[in-house]
Amino acid sequence: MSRLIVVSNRVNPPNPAEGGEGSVGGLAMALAAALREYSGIWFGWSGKTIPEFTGQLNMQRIEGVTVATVDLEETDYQEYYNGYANKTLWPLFHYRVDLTAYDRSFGEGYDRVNKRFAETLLPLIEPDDIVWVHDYHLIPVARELRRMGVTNRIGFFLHIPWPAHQLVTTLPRHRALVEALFHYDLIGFQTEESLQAFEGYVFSEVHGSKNDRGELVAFGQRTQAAAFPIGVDAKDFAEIVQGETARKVYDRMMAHSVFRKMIVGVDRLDYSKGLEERLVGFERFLHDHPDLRSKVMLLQIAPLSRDEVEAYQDLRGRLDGLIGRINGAYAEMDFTPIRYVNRSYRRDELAGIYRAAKAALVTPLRDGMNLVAKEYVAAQDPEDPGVLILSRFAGAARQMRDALIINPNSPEEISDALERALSMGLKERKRRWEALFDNVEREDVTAWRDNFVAALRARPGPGEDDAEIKPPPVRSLDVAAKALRTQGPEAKAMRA
Ligand code: ADQ
Repeated sequence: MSRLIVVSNRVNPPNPAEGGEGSVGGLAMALAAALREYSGIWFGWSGKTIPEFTGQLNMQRIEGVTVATVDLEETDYQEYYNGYANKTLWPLFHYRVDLTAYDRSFGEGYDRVNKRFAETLLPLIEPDDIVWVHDYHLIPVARELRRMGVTNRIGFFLHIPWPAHQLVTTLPRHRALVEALFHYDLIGFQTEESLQAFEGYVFSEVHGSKNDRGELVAFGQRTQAAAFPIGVDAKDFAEIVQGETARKVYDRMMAHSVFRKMIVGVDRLDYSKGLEERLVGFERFLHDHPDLRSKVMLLQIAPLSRDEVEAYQDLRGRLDGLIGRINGAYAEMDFTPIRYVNRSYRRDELAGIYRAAKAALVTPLRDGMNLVAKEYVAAQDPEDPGVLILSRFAGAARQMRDALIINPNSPEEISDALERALSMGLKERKRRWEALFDNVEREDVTAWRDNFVAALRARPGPGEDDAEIKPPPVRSLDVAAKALRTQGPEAKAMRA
């Protein structure tokens, strides 16, 4: 059986001492859960910098997973990670052209580090392995591996949105970036919307086409692109919420919010998450509903993220000001409307917090998926569930139709949704939650992983006559699921 090699910028193996997880972030959470059942290799940057790049691999075996990491130079870190990844691609792909840096040295650093990743990874790859590369940091890895003669199946998954064609073309080297994607056998997006935006670019910008197998053809290459919405480990979450830590946290939260309904927000401190818009919406709610002021409180958990990047420091300053203003205007001597916390929590603690919250505010301005929305649903008490308020701009909104869907740019919509959530009867809350939980449980992280890997395995390998193989034209999760069923025994063996 071929092995799976996962490649991502950071490697965050599950750490039992931290409630079973590594550092905060959706990608880390998803991959930790996906690899839990695998005996594969997870390769990426160690998170450390050294004066000069050596390409020295550090191998460890953690929780059944072989973890291979490499250190980067300080210049690599500045140009590739803080630069092209976090100051160019992240803002642009989240529609923030105003925050996007178009600095040539960042692009050069990005290419250099991707080449270094590929060169370091090369000796680990055996002929039958399949390689799964993650996220916008590492788009050129397949191109570099192909240049070195690697013919294995290589897949790519983009965790963030693929933006509209007009935005992509603001990048000086947009063609090279898209061309690099065509070296993958399979490209996965979070939503059909991102898939369509990518196809739109391919058709109109580089005059690509789609062949009768549903493959995209451009740059003299062909690839398969499909949507694979990521999920959470719903069963695990529903279980840990019953554990001792989650219960203790739940009891503590309930005791502290006595006579008040708690609303929760949990996000990395990032401008894509709509934190300011959420707070302004909450302020509007307090203004419009004087009778409810004494009955609610907002707990906003926002661990610091990418704090070396100016845009994140600015946001932090603005949030401090906004929260000070709202609390100053609406606090009583024995009550503060917004509790604001910049630290991270263990998974089991988060589960207890989610369960104690009568509503969750998930209001990103753009988000590939948003796992917090799914975790909140997974942690609810089926007999007395809370209400999810979800931005239409989160990828998750495509699947989670029974949430209260809002436009985060409208404080009125946020305020109205809060009022509706807090007054919603048990029957409606249960009906909505059951539909949401059904989706979160069915399209969980295991389904995501298995669907992607099955679709990647179904791609023609080197030297195979693909005219005879006829891979399924994967277009959506349902079709990918069908592909998985046809791969039944293999998919089961993969989990073993
Ligand atoms: P993120 O932008 O990091 O992920 P999200 O999907 O919400 O966003 O995941 C955040 C994760 O971090 C969640 O699992 C959450 O529990 C955890 N987290 C947040 N705050 C925490 C805290 N204070 N303590 C502990 N854990 C905390 C990126 C994309 C998303 C996409 C994911 C997965 O931006 O759109 O959903 O990858 O593909």
